[in-house]
Amino acid sequence: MSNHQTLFRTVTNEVLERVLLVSVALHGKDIDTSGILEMTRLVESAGGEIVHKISQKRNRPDGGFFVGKGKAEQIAADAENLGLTTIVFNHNLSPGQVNRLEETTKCKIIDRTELILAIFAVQARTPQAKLRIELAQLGYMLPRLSGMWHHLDRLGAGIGTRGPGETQLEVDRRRARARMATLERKLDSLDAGAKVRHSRREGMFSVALAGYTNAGKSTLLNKLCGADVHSEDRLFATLDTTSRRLELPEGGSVIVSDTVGFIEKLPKSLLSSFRSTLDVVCEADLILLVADTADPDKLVKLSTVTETLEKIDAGSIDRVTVWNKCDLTEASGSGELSVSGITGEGIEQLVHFIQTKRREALAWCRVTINICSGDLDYWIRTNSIVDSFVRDDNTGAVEIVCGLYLGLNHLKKKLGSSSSSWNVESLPAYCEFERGTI
Ligand SMILES: Nc1nc2c(ncn2[C@@H]2O[C@H](COP(=O)(O)OP(=O)(O)OP(=O)(O)O)[C@@H](O)[C@H]2O)c(=O)[nH]1
Ligand SMILES: [Mg+2]
Repeated sequence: MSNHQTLFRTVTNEVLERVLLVSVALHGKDIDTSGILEMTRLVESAGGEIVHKISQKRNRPDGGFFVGKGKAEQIAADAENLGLTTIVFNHNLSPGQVNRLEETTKCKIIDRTELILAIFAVQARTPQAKLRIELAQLGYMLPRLSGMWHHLDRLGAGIGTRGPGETQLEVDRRRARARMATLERKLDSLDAGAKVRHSRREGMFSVALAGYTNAGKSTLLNKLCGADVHSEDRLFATLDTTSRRLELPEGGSVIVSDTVGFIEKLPKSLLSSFRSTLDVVCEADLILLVADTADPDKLVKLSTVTETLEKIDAGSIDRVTVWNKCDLTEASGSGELSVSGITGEGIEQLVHFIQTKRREALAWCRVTINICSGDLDYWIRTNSIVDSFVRDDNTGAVEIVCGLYLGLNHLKKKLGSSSSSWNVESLPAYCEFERGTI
């Protein structure tokens, strides 16, 4: 166990088993049952189980305890009666609120952010994901360190009796910052490799699967590309990006990428440390917004996803909603993309949709070549989608309308190295020119 882990409390190092859940309905709203359900699944994903729930309605959070002092005392009594030592809040709490609640309840208090960070830590498989989650946890813990020392002081957790907290606190802050800098350096060097890989694929139309956690993104990637990405009925099953090639029926291929799922109130520290993972979304030509059509909260979740896309600066990228899990519902998605990553229903239409979008993104041109060698012919067919190919029987010259994957200059360079005389005329985007009139 590394130094920082022994120093900072992390949920993952302790057994998050039986917990008490506190949920507060604020601003005159009703108790949020679907929020509580989501929280139950989050606790399960972290390896725990909710055995008791306490709800409260308040106009606004209490500054000191979030729930109010009286309620905090009731929570403490319930926890004691049930023998529970961990309390999870379906909210984000200030460091001061956590301290006061821990003091009153004598339990460990975990807020929503800390819980999500804990799940990420449990689920992290690759070295990159492990580094990113450690960075996010340190970012979260840093402003809370002084409270921690207060907490440890109180418990007399091996820190001496004469309040060594302050000096020790400074040491720990320094250590935490140094560790964060080391992690950032390590991640930078790993991400540099990813950039190289990305640039190799440059020019390929790229499709990103984005959506709420558990919507079925990984299952869809597996179905579309014959991939073998881990999918599971668990929140945040995927933490890393996986990209696979999808061969299109009309020729050529696109890159499809699956990445980490979104959730309401996704912690800021996670968004920043998983930034490079989310780059595939920001750099995509098309975002498939995967939504679970059988989920009663699908519209709320969809708006959380679009808000998160705005936050990561991916809001202006062309996107379309793909209603997944259509095998679970009766309704047919009229005119919309309705698919099942399990049965394969609607996948063909989805592939055609991607193909049309890819067509629109190609660089279209009309090229005339006086002598089209076999080599040139082959090159054009493998580097573009050929819309029409007309050969003049008398002169042998050809006129081709095609959409190039890598832009016009790519073709001009190839033609320049041939001994033919040629002319390339740029055409408007595929959707704008009428086929048959050119
Ligand atoms: N019935 C049905 N279940 C599906 C479908 N697609 C996915 N699932 C199930 O939904 C659960 C979540 O699927 P994943 O593919 O892991 O979802 P994800 O969006 O990648 O989730 P995270 O990686 O956690 O964000 C799994 O149990 C899948 O088997 C579908 O089309 N129909
Ligand atoms: Mg996944």
